[in-house]
Amino acid sequence: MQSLEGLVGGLKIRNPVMLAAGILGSSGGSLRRAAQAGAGCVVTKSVGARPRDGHPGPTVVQLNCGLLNAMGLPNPGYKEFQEEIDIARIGGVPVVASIFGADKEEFREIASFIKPDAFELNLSCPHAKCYGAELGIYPDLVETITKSVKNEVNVPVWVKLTPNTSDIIGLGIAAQNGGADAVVAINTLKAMAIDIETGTPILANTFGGLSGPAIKPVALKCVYDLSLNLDIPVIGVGGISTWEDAVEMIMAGAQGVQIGTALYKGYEVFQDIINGLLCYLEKKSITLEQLKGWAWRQCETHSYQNPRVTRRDTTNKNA
Ligand code: RRO
Repeated sequence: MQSLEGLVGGLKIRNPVMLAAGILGSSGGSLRRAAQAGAGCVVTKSVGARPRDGHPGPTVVQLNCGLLNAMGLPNPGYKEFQEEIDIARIGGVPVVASIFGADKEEFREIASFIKPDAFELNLSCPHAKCYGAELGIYPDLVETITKSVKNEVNVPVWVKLTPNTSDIIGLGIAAQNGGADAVVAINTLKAMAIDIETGTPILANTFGGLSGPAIKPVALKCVYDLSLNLDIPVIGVGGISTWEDAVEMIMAGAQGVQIGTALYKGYEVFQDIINGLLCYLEKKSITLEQLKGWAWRQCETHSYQNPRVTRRDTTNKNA
């Protein structure tokens, strides 16, 4: 059987199936368990400059089509977090620190203090005032913040993008121009649920971010567009819960996939996806490399409605 080992976004990983930010990433112990369950690398819960309690409850609602959350970036602050990263490292795979800040100085402050194997910049949380997508919908801020972290660290920097925009390609290009080693697509989609007995929004924050199976087709389209338009790797995340979902995401151009909401079924999901992916490659007699971007190569070959294979000009106008 072939090896799934490879370089993704500047990190050498044993397989491209990763733990996504936010799920099980608050403690070193649960990050280590994800690594021991087979994940190729693990991404922490987003950590900021100062401790935050997050939004009041209810913060999570289970829906038929997925999960709605408005956790509100609860975290202990970066000064308390290195310990968790060190515990996570016992799992033997790279540990990626997801970080958030209100501006480039805050991002830089955090990035200069903690020592993970890579950073993932959260420019995409859909429901936190002054953070996440409130910055990440502006290409100039995405580029400036990415650049400031890149100048501060000597490990890979990934940028997690929001789908709550009319132009995710523009955001991807901004991250690339800022020097990002990869983009991660997508964070959750803005959504809400209402209690029909009382008419009250169920989340205390009124709205939150939708994850799980409902968002997989959205994530797929974002990954497809980004991988076609960028020169840096795209890591796919959003609703992946089976090996078939992972194959589809890699066909759309993803170099790696992250698993989040599906972990509510248990840590076994990593090994199930890895085994399924390996069997699929063997059955098709192809390599992981050949699987990557298969869908857009198909479109090119058959040249169906051709905007799908037209790359945007990615020249950095600010350079
Ligand atoms: O903590 C959260 O509420 C949260 C974050 Br940081 C994020 O990036 N995406 C999300 O759906 N929730």
